[in-house]
Amino acid sequence: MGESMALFVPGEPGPADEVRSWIRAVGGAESNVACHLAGHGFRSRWVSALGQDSLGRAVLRRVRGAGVDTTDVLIDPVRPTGLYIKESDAAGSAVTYYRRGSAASALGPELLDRIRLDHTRLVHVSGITAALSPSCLELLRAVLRDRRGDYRVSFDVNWRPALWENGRGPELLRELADAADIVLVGSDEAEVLWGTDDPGAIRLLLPGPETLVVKQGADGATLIEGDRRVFEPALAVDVVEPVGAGDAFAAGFLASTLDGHAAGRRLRAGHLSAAGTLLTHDDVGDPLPAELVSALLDADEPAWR
Ligand code: KDG
Repeated sequence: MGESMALFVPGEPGPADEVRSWIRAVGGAESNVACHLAGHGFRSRWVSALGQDSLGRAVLRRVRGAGVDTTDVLIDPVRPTGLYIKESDAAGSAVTYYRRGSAASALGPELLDRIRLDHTRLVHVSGITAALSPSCLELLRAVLRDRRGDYRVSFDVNWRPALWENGRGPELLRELADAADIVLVGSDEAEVLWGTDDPGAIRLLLPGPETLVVKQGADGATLIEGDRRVFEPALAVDVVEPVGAGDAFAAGFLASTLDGHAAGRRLRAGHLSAAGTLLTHDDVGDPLPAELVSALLDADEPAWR
């Protein structure tokens, strides 16, 4: 559940104010996760709102084309679909958002009266939604607190500083994360938000969730669940472009969690899913070949790296 936008990337080398051709793609953290989960063979539904415009139709077609159920996506006749621009160079990627007043920013808790959640095993949300509008923040609070079924809620902190103008990000994201069942957070995000990148210290700040996953970039990821703490190194990957890799990680981890696998394997499934996205410019990317994934899931530590 969350906003997706049309994504524009320059279609030729050069700065955004000079290029004359653009490639239009689709981006949105939660729909990225939904697309990956559909690719993992799960029945996956994306809930959001789009404008009644060509960009909205493009987003809908892309997400639906990935095998995701989009029947709960509202089409707003007045507000537009959001968009963003992504520029990448050797130093990294920079995004510029055009999403204030978008269709999705008008979503609120009343959305939960419209959608079916009774046969849902997992609802995935992210901290991005909290920054979009006061009504979106209330929607997130309702998803986390006002459960309408026997589902778990996973929460990816997804710190996007460009969206937080009110300085309340650290406090609100901690409140929301602590109310979730599964939390995914980057150690770099936690450092900026809460002043620590140490998984044990983050756990002390977030005692609520059953499962905490701290993503430690190219080093790996740590899972803390009850008394158990498991670290799994990341795969060594020649990164092409990192945007969307966190969503791919989330989907791989969540798919393996829903399948009931052990901690180390769940983290490996996350790393393998992220690797497919790290190797492309696309925010979703293609999965690695299935034989490679199954061989690496069972590989010894040296072969894994
Ligand atoms: O995680 C990738 C997303 O950040 C990207 O696809 C766009 O949802 C997006 C956002 O709000 O930044």
